[in-house]
Amino acid sequence: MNFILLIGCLLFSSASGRCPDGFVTFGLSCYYFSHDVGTWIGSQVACNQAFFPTKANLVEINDQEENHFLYQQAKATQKDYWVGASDLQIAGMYRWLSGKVVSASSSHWIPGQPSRGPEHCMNILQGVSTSNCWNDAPCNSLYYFICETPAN
Ligand SMILES: [Ca+2]
Repeated sequence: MNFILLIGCLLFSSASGRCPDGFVTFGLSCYYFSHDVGTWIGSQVACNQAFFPTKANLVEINDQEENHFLYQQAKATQKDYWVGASDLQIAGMYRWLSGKVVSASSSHWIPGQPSRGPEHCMNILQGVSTSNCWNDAPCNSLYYFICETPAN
């Protein structure tokens, strides 16, 4: 009897869950908001490995709605998070991990950011008043991080 209940639960959870445990659904993606901090590279490694066999990456922000969702989550958790863009390849040219260039027209930098210098990795800061929340920070700084993987 318990076995049958267990099977039923497994079937139900796999049929109803579009995102892995611990991930939040928004649009066509699943997001994981970390409870630990890491460097920018360490965070990407964690996104790749932590949820095996679910492979995720640091989040790529593709539109205003997605950015607003992430900003609201950061506000709610009162944490600053790494996201998946850097200018480590070419200083001054921010790219997402997919290689897509962060276009000036669809960016959400905090006024005055990116401040550059030794800062080459992008994070979102929750302590700002609008969803223009992007900042550049030293890649070895420790922040929480957001992983993204496609929803099933
Ligand atoms: Ca900065």
